[in-house]
Amino acid sequence: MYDMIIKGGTVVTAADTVVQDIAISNGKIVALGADLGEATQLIEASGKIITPGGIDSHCHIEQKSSSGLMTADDFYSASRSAAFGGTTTIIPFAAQHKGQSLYDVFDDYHRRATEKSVIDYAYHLIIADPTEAVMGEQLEAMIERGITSFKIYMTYESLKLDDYQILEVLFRARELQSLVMIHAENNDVIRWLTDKLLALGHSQPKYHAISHARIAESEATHRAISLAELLDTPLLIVHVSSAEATAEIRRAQERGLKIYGETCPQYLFLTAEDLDRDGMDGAMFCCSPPPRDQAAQDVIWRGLCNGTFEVFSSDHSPYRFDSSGKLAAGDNPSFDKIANGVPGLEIRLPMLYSAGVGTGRMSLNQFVAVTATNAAKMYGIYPQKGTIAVGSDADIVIWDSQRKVTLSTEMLHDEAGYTPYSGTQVTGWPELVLSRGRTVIANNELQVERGSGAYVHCGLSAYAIPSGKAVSELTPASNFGAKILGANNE
Ligand code: DUC
Ligand code: ZN
Ligand code: ZN
Repeated sequence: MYDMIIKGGTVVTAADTVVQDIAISNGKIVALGADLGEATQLIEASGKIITPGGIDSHCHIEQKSSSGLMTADDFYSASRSAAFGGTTTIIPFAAQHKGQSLYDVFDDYHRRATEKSVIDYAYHLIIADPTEAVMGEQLEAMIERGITSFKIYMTYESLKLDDYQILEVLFRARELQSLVMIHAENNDVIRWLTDKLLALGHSQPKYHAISHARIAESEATHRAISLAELLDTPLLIVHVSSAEATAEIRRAQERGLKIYGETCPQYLFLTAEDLDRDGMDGAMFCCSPPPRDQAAQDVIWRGLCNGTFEVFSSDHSPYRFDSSGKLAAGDNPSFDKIANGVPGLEIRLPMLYSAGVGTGRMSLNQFVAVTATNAAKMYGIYPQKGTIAVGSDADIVIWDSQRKVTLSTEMLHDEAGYTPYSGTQVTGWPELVLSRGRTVIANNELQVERGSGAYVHCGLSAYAIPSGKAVSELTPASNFGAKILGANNE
């Protein structure tokens, strides 16, 4: 006798679309097929689409920014919101601030998540202070604790690393077979443009997009790719917004480099014009990199459908539109003083389902790949997560493909207090959400307790394997890098 059988649904994975039953016991998928037998609970799903629960592998939760601002969501509200939108695993950041040991960073975030998350969670590490101690034994200790991916920044004064430090992180990640994620924007370009714009009296939110010029993103993307090539190290460029940065990534991939891309809803559904709303309203759309224009949206869509982008994440970074968040620097702050980020955990899957699958732009299998499976492989949690297979966790979404929803702040479950997508109509919404076989969302209500999510220990990334080429096969640039790595490649 199984715990649950889901009967007759169309089960979609990144590879297949099959009408079959799913049997679940002890939180795992234990059988797939027809006539599986008896179960304590039977769910009739004939005619319904069933996908793996989403994995949101880029979100900022209960994270203090370098200027001391706390995100509006804690692990309870963020995980609840994620679950309502069909996401069953979150991989937010455990963020190091300068001077902090990684042990303290891990303990802080682990305490917050363990007490509150209603769905499963893992972490990436943000490395802001790559001291010898951090890069040595502390980083190895984090891998033992299950953090195998590190985000680094090329901008933000208190987070940015210089090229030398980036090389150090890439070099170490290569040794540890961990995946480096990089925020690629040229800090000095942004700083220079900001100073000039402010000197001319241009302080409104719309100038945020102008100061974070496309060329700041594409130059940094090109430079980051070059540094990764030098050391023959895989690299993920996160939250890509522009056609130019997309082209850099595509070109690197065509040259055989292990360069990966990630994009987010704001680059498919928003433009820089959204930052030019009345008064300070544009502040709600300030994120970095900023949304661009319709032409860029088209390129980002194409990149998502043709594999340039491996993962589609929210970059959920919720700040309320008040003095606790976006307006912390006053009622009328200049654009450079507005907290960066938009909420998006809950709308990520439904918006892509509607505008991607619903319009025929992408197949259901592609949808599953970019919202769940690829992230699971990328961050070392596959096949426990990210697919519907015997032995995998029963993280499952049954969709109501016909449901029409008009997005509004009131119907969402995060604490940002606004949605950038207010008024957008989507077709299709998760109807039943299971996490390890537990019914998390049913009848449009949360069914589980805070703290009932579980920590997921990430293994090594399937994407973080260096080429393994012999030195003689490498390009002159990476030949030099590979040589100093020593015996590995000799
Ligand atoms: N940009 C980031 O780099 N992080 C959080 C939010 C944002 O807009
Ligand atoms: Zn970033
Ligand atoms: Zn981010």
